Amino acid sequence: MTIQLPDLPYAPDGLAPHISERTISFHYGKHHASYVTAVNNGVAGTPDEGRPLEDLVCSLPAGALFNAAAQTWNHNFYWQSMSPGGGGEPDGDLAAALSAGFGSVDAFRADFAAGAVGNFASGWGWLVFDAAAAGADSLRIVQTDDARTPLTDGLTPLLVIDVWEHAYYLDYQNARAAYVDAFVEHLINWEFASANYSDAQRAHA
Ligand code: MN3
Repeated sequence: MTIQLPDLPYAPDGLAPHISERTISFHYGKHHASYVTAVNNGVAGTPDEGRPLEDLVCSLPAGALFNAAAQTWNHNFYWQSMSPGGGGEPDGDLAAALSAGFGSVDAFRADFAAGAVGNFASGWGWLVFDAAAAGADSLRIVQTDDARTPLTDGLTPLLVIDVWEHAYYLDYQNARAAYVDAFVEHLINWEFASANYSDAQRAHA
């Protein structure tokens, strides 16, 4: 069983005008696809062949194969973190938890955006659930660089934004803040984040 490149959850132009079909064609069709190829080539003929992607990410040592596996997982999660007609307001338990953790949903948005804009690396900006923390502290904003992912720290990702330049340069050039703002205002898939939050709570109840 090889690691597959998942289908995009929307049409290649589904996130336009905020993320263009041209960006998707390179980011999904070239960058993401090449990570999938690299991880499959790297595990072929080794004891790691056939292992689930998440197991690989959480067990491989730092290096090229970890980078390919983690970038595959991170991009799988990134495409799901956005939806056509996304943005707007979360509801239900997640909305309440964001207000408890950050003061308000608006304050969360501002903190999430500031973190993603301020990450000096080619990296990722995450909302995670920390099962080891109590109550209002269980939701956290985390930055990772390169291929790194909160999965390896025992944290449960709820939402991610890719802040590698390849995610936004064709559409926004160097204006990372404009891309981050579009993500927060127009693209966040709150249903996905809420489902992840519900699953995480159930898993750690
Ligand atoms: Mn990327």
